[in-house]
Amino acid sequence: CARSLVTVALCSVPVASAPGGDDDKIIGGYECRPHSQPWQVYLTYDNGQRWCGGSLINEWWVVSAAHCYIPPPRLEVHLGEHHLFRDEGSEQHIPAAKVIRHPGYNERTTDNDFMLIKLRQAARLNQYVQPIALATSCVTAGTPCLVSGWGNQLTNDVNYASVLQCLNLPVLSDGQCRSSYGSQIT
Ligand SMILES: [Ca+2]
Repeated sequence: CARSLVTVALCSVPVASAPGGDDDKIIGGYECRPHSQPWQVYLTYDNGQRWCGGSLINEWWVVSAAHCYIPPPRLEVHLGEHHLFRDEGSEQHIPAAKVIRHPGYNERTTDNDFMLIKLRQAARLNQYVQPIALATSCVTAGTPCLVSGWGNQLTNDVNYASVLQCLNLPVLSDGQCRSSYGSQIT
């Protein structure tokens, strides 16, 4: 019975689901050097339920995905995290004051899947918590990127990361994306 409860708990980990429910993965990554991504945000709702990621863009604002919408104050922003289940002394937990989805967000197609979160109080910037530099131009195919997150590490099963995962990936061309995702791209 205890075992089945654990199974239920693991299987009901909320997944921020885009159509297809396949947006929560980080496969083949490695443990990031702790606090090497000090803009990485972890989002929870309703007293610590695992939810989405995001990026701190200044001391008041986080950018995330519109499909991660939860109205304030249920949404909480965790800064300075590395190991989600250990107190590392670097964490700041700040409830959301405002959550604003892109006005052109389309739930069906996930077009314009962007969202801004305003913090109830300003983040304290330090070695563990820093904003990410915003891009000044669009990237081109082949540009190397580093992605990070605490998502599912398995393709066909469930094993959410406890420590922040990093992964180096190239930006793909539209053609490469279309050949893999076809009409899912709108
Ligand atoms: Ca921690």
